[in-house]
Amino acid sequence: MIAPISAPGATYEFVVVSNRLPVDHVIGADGESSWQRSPGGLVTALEPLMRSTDGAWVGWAGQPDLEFEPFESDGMSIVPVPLTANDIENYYEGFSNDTLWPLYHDVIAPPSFYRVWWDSYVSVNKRFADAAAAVSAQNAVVWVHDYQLQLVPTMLRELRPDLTIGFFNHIPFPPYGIYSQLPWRRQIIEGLFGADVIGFQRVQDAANFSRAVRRLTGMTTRNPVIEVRAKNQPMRRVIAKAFPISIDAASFEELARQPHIQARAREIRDGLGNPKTVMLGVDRLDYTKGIGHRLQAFGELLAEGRLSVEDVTLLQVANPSRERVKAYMDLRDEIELTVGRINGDFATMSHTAISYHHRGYPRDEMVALYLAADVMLVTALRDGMNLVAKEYVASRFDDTGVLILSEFAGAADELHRAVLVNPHDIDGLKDAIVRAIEMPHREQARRMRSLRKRVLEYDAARWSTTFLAALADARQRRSTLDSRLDPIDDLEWTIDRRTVNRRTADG
Ligand code: ADQ
Repeated sequence: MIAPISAPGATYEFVVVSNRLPVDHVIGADGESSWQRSPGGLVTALEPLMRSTDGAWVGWAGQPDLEFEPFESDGMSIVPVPLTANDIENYYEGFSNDTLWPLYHDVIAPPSFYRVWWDSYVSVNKRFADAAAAVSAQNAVVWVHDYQLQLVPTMLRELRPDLTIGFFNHIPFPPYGIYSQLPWRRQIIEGLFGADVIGFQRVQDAANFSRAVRRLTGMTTRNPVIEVRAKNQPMRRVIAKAFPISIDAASFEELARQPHIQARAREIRDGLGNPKTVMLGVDRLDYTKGIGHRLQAFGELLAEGRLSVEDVTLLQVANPSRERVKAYMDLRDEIELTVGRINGDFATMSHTAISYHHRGYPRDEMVALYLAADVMLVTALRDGMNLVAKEYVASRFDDTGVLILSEFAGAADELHRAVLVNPHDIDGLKDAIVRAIEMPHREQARRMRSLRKRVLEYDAARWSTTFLAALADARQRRSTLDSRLDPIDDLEWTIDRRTVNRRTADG
């Protein structure tokens, strides 16, 4: 499956840049190392394109202090970027996951601002930009992903003005009042300006970004166009717009229709003692997902006697995440304490209240879980999109089941026929749970049909082709301008390095 790339210095027409590669380097208990596919949504969305366009994927292999040569994996060229243990501590766990992540998710947890983390973020972003510049063919299209790499677009444009560059932010972009807390708020915006198209999950995210641009740079924005002007440079047009991400919906439905997966779903229900209603929560164990709010609502419903453990079981799957970051260790303790308390108070010898599982599952098992669940609970306090909501809908091919969905997940913009909730309103959430459990089959089917129509039509392939079409337009527009204005470089906006390196906060 894996072979070294034969031509050193090979260059590619289409390059994806993300923090993690679609394959992880793993070292087994026997000390043997191997590469394992990480079948995330992004890989599934981009795989066909990568194969057909001679694409390369630039990213980190998931292990510190190891360097690897580029190699081929399943028709994709993999270009590993090395990160040291120090980079992981400062750029990844620090600035990405303890500064940007909480800040971009409405400061649900307090963000930490340390200059040493920022310095590491700048230098690691430069390493990714250098790696992408080195493998991109003349006039290639480069698509950079997510909040860990927001300086890459401008760094890359400086190195390679010929490239067409896209950026997609998978998490929310916060309102200006929150964003403005970031000591490096201007540098991040300028780092993104190097892209021709900046994609967001929600219209609101793009609007928040445009507002931050106006407030911090004084540049003109005319939705979706930002007119980027730098000293002594002609104006550049950057598009900032919503491109809601999706899933490979057909593949979820296909799995759900398989008899062995349906049998597994029945087995899961049997294992829970065949309650009338199985409710399901599936999340990365993250404070943005509102797992605590969900548990509180369920616990109160049991305490008040509105629900009983004989009738309803909550199946909660929590995927381990960022286990070295303090806020995540605390969250795990808090969730597991609450689960223990609720079970201690309400479980009987024959029925548990909450069946809790702290682990990752293969795709087949995830689909069996979706099939086993009458009610799906997505109660995120803030979420870029939330693919779990879409996966549940895609798997319910017989139009049964109810999706309870937080208004604060990007998916709420598309999935109007879900039971929408404000997870901070515990009484409202409790009423929504009862309503979902009691919902007549005809209403379930009406709602689910509409949800499924949306998820099956706007799938991952449609998301990536729409984004790449916007990039192709940008390229077309640039080449039209280029033929009128010479030299090409005059059109380029370049970042002021002094601004990037300016330190404005104490750590
Ligand atoms: P995440 O925060 O990781 O993604 P989400 O969109 O829900 O959140 O995606 C989670 C993925 O992990 C889903 O595909 C789900 O099936 C899978 N998963 C969850 N629990 C699992 C388990 N126990 N075992 C195996 N797989 C599990 C970020 C943003 C989101 C945005 C996505 C995509 O935070 O808002 O939707 O990127 O852009």
